[in-house]
Amino acid sequence: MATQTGGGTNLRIDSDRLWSTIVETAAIGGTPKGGICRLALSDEDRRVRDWFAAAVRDAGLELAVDAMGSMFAIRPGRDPARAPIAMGSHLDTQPTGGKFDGVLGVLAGLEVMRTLNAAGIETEAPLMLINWTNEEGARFAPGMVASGVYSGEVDMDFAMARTDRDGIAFGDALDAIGYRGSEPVGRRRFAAMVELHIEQGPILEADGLDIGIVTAGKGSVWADGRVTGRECHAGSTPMSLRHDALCAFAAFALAAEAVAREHGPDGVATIGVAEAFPASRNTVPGEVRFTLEYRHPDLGHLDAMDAAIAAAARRIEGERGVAIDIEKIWRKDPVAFDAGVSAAIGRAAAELGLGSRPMTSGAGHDAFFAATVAPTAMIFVPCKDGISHNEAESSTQAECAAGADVLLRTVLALAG
Ligand code: HGY
Ligand code: MN
Ligand code: MN
Repeated sequence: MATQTGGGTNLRIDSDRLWSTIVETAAIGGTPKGGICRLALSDEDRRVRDWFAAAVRDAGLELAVDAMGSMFAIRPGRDPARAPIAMGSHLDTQPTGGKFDGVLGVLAGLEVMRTLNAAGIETEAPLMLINWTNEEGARFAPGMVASGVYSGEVDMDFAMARTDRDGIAFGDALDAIGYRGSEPVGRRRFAAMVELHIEQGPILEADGLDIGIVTAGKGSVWADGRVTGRECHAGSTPMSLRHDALCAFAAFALAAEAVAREHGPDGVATIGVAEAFPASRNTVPGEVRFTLEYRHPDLGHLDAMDAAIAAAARRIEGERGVAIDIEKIWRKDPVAFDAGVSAAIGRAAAELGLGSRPMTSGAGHDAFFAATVAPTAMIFVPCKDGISHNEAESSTQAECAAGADVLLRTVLALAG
């Protein structure tokens, strides 16, 4: 998408006002260690959605909610025939999440709207700010599910039927918080999308840079796994006769880790949840259920990791006389973001005198799916020690403000 820059405007977002929204919303689901636990479709999610809806309405924006619960705030432009320029991210968090993952992109978008209102600026194209439902996938897997349904890459019935650890279905949880909107998913189209997010990695901090121009994103596979062995007596069963599901799982976990290392440094594999059954200390586990996800920025490597992990499962099945079933629930191929939008981000950073570099996102984002339907790119700002998905996640007010100023200027350039 060819664009010219936002030009010489000296307009800046209000850093204190942005920071106050970050602090204020962090109290919704805030944890004693200073993080946030605001799982998708929980009561905390409802409360932050209500906060967001009120703030959007106070800013004079139109609010629409789609059937997956994603929230779209629209600011009219001079030319209503033009498709909006979109910003946005997510307000749901990991169970031990931080104050910035997702939140910064939504609140910076709100700050952009507020800044334009205060300056009396009307853009040519309308602007849109999106709060995507369930980006994290911590409670209901997979993640990025609402933007995935929006882009047509994830089936809505599949999404609605996903259950959490207590067996509650996504659709029922959505109804329970009152956010199953009337809008068909995918109706709200946009001409381009820019997502601001913390890097969740160490590169910008290590390079002493303010802004990451995200040009690509790792592809990822999410799966649910089950190892089936045989329960038996912990005392009377000789080791040679066992089909110990937990030991077989342990061998598989280390094999998956080895595959990621073989495809390093960009290959990663993670088992975040593992449960042994029947969970009795004197019964050899007969079953282990686990989650598995693996990622790589290169499609060929991702497919090779896929094959190597499957081969490791087959090998261990033979060695240990167990069954290892891996059900893939979600796959997103590596993403290439739009060169025109990335260039507009780079120009905005340069105009603001901010140091920037192109980079690939290891973390998944809703922008990955937005990129399927419209020119999209992302802005990263540093976070301390690259720590994220951790209550210690932190970025400074200046870093957040710099990202929001780049977002403002990029959106002005795209919206005319
Ligand atoms: O998993 C991810 O990459 C995202 O942070 N939910
Ligand atoms: Mn995020
Ligand atoms: Mn996250």
